[in-house]
Amino acid sequence: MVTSMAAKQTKEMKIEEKKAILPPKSNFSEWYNELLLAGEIMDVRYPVKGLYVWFPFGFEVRKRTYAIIRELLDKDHKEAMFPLLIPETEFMKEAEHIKGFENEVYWVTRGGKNELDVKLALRPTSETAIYPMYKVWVRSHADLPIKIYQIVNTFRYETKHTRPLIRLREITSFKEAHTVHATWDEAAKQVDVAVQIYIEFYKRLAIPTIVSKRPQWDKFPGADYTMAVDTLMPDNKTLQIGTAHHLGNNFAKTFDIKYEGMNGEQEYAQQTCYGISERCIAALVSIHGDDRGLVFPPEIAPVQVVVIPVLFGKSEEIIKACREVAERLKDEGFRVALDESDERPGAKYYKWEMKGVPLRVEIGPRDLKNNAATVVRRDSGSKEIVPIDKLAEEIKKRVIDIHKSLLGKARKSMEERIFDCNTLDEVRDKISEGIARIPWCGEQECGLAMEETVGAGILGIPESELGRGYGSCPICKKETTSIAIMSKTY
Ligand code: P5A
Ligand code: ZN
Repeated sequence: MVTSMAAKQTKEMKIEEKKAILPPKSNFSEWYNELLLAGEIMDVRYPVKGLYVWFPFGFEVRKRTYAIIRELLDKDHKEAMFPLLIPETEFMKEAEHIKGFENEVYWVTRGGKNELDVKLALRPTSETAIYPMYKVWVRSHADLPIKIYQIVNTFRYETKHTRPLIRLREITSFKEAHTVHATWDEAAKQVDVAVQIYIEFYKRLAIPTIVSKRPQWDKFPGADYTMAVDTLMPDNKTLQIGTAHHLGNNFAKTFDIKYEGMNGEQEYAQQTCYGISERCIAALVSIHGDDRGLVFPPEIAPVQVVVIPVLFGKSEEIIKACREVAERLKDEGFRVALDESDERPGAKYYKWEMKGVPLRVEIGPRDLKNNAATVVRRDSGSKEIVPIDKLAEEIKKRVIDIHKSLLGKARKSMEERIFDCNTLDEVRDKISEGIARIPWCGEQECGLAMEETVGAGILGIPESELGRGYGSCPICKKETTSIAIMSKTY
């Protein structure tokens, strides 16, 4: 009896241990999956492929992340909400759009026992749900511009390998904006604004980005052109973490969105749309996390500071000091946890490190004697002794510094993995280590041949100096000043 209980306890301990220990981050795919579970971000055990469950902790991370995008958009967008179901008759209006999405659409064909007269699509994206309403809402140039966004779930029957937060069949956190303008140029400006908003958003998450114009064969179905925001993941593949599309008047024509211009003529409107999904959180946890677990920028972290009494025997004094410190920090506006549980300090460190808490404040007997606390940073592991009366002030400084160093480190890591190449052989050599830059004349035929030869995609010609250079196109040998970036992609 006693033996079996002991055995049971050992077994339970093993499970506990197993749950706590992550594979090394160098083993990215396994590390990622374990991290989502151990860090309580997503539960992947839901019994439908491509659908996952947000743990409450993960949902809090989501809430704080989406608060930032809301804050940025709310300056000159309005939030609204459109239906999930789209009648087939609307969905089938824009030819390119249908071609792009028909293999990914889930259809609702029955209501109870009745076959529906008109099938209903679960939105894979909401152009065809929103634009019939824009037709009604847009009357004159005075109604323009319209800038609306919604944060909703969308459904895509993805056939590529599904992965939590990265490739979902139910995208739970699709932020899509849809704008309407009088002129093509104005819409083009809005695409630039959208890209700037995303760059700013990702800076707040300490995630470096590369913006490029997608090649024509890779643009959004129904768009004039597509701008994309990518980041480089730890396994050297790029992840598309946002896109902004100039829709021209393609949808306006099919949905009959017209306004009366100054001169009384009816004109088709010009439109844009741009979106991000919970891929932003995939990038967040992947780029900053380490072998010990999650690492969050302080703005996102559900708990920003954990206070841990370091006790040898019982010490009412230390507990009291910790409570006071926790209260003080709360009053200063930090999100604080005080861990008074009976676990050993080491076990507590471990637990809060896994959760990505940016700062740990330890108070032990020696700290107490010196009226000080030990402050440990999650991102660097650095330990410093800080006088208790300076604690709030010092933590404020570190909160700013942690964000800066996370962004700096992530930028450096991405920059170190961008390689200048002159030949496709070089690209093939380097592509498993990151992003390759290579001259490209811009012709579709050459681009497709390059992709075929290397076995990796052209992301596009980047906006920045990354897209400028000099050399000859590896296929047609024409001299060119434009540089394409290529990578393995998710
Ligand atoms: C823009 C918003 C659109 O759907 N319509 C409204 C436009 N663009 S998009 O590129 O197809 O999608 C926008 C972003 O959503 C992410 N994404 C996904 N995330 C998780 N799982 C998926 N299956 C998935 N599909 C797209 C990408 O970041 C994409 O850029
Ligand atoms: Zn060429």
